Amino acid sequence: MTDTGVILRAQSGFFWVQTADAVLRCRLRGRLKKDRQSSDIAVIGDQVDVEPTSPNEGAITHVHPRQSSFSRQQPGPRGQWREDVLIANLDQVVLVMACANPDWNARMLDRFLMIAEHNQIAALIVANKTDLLAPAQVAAMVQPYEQIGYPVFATCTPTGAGIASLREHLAGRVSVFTGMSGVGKSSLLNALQPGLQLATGAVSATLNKGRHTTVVAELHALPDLGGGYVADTPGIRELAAWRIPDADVAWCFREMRPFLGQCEFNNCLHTHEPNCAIQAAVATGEISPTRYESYVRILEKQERSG
Ligand SMILES: Nc1nc2c(ncn2[C@@H]2O[C@H](COP(=O)(O)OP(=O)(O)O)[C@@H](O)[C@H]2O)c(=O)[nH]1
Ligand SMILES: [Mg+2]
Ligand SMILES: [Zn+2]
Repeated sequence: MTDTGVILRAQSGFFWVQTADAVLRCRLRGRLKKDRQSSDIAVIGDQVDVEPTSPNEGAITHVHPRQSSFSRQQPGPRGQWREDVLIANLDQVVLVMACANPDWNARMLDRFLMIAEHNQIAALIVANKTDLLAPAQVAAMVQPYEQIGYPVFATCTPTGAGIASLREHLAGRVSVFTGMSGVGKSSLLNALQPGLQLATGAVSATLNKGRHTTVVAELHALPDLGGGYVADTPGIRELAAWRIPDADVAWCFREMRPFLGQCEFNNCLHTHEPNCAIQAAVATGEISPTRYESYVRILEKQERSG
């Protein structure tokens, strides 16, 4: 008898699969391992067929084709880029920033947005801890992002402000929450679905210390929302190491796309070259100067790290 389910967690060769009525701890059936590079055969978010082998265990016999995937790109040997699939069938990334404590970090937000765009995954922005800043200041911080079409949610977990509309955008979808430690990711998830009871604050910081976790830890089902899954991420160290080819970076700044191909040099990186359409758009204010600064910093940093 075969069942289908979703991989919620993967660790040390085991996969926890949510089927219609249970979570089974599974291993991959042997013949699956011959097909592909082992780390990519099955990842969290994958739809799989499982054969139960005992009341709590099973074997994964088939991995369904992926609708989408969220990957990390890293420079490999001989100038080739290596791709690590972190999560399959992801619908959106939720980038969480705090208005304060820790401070709003536009550089980091722009870097996360670049990664989402490179993966062609929709991105939502959450500005949490709105209680710590005047509303006009919050509005000024998020305005450049709303203007280029990103959905922005201003939230406050103690009062519940903004939670209902964020919930509507998570219902029935697979989302991953990411952002610096302390911005309130776990608190938000608990507010969205109180049954989750994720550890927050100092407790979660201790739990994460020294753990060899990947970017994505685990998917949580959202039955209170009528379906959907969400992954909390323990940290961002791996995201910081993320690299994409220099020539692809401008495309990942979505407001730059209309100007691409209009520069004098077709290999223009839009930093110092003459007759550059992007630099011209920054000068006229069509492209936000702070977003452009993030772009330049990303290229500089990639150059330094080789
Ligand atoms: N003032 C304020 N504090 C918050 C808010 N949301 C979360 N916090 C606090 O911020 C700290 C970090 O929250 P946590 O959810 O653990 O952040 P995570 O590391 O991103 O998962 C905790 O002490 C929370 O109580 C908020 O909207 N306003
Ligand atoms: Mg947390
Ligand atoms: Zn240019």
